[in-house]
Amino acid sequence: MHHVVKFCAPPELQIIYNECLSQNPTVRNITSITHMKKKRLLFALFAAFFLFVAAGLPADKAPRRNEDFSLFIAVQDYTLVLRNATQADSVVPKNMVFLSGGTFEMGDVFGDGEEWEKPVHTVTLSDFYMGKTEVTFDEYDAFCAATGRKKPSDAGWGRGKRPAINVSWHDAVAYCNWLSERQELKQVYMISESTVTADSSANGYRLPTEAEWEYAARSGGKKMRFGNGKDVADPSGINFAGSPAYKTSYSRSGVFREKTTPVGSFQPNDLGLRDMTGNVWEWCWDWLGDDYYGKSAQNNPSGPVSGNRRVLRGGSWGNPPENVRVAYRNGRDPATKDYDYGFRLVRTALGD
Ligand SMILES: [Ca+2]
Repeated sequence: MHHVVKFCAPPELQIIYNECLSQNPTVRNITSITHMKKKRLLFALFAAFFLFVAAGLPADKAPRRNEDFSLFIAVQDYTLVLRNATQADSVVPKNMVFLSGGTFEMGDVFGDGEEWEKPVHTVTLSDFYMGKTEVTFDEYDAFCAATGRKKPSDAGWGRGKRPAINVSWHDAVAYCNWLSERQELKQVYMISESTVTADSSANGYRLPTEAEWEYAARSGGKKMRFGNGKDVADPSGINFAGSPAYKTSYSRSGVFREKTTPVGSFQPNDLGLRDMTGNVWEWCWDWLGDDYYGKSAQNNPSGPVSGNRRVLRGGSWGNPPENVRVAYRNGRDPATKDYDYGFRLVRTALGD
């Protein structure tokens, strides 16, 4: 199986990739190219060199099918992740970015949030992939066409690259399973009428946990108020209720579009993720627990075991600055559909 590789990274990285490929043809998939902190570069280059030597193993010592094998190479401020080509999920999922897991302080780190954003607590996450954009109508309509579902209303704003709206949490998990099956991945969700359980060992598509969502929105858990990397919301960079009537101390006033914008209309955050703040609310896996932060597990928390509202994050085109902060938490009955509810995909990066 051959995969066409398009580089947006520096040419030095392509040279290293080609050298690696010549040493070990089984290593030929780029699973992600992500920005990297420069202060970590020296260590990463050292580690990459060591792994690069390891990649030159003779064929009979090469990693076996489905065995984990990863190679990380860093050049300038990019990280290249190569994995064994025979591994089922070794290709970077289309339109996704790789998020290296880590530990961060989750919640109201600015001290200007709501009670249910407190207490700030330490969370540690494993690696995962996340969609660069909200799921679009183009993508969601293909699911509807293939499964005979009725296409959701676009509120008269158009479809195409606009985010899918009027999708319930149940619609979102059904879409995840459908896409997993179509790509021959293991489905994450077991769906029995309104009861949904998740298989954490599956490599298929799923919704982010609330913690994963916030970690991603904050460009890997950094202290920032908005999902585009800024602490001040500006309508030129975020689709939210930006008219003067809603101005706060941490926003600028400008256009209030009063509808969705095509995904990719604004600059991404440091990880390449767009519209983590605004455009549409994004369904997350977790049940919303107003007091959950006080008792959350540290490692890969996935919310209360039961509840009556599923988490929505990020705010929408229709929300004022307070509600589009990345720490802000919202939730609705999972059957709810609205013209500012959408979702974004995640996949667990198994074996990284
Ligand atoms: Ca959003």
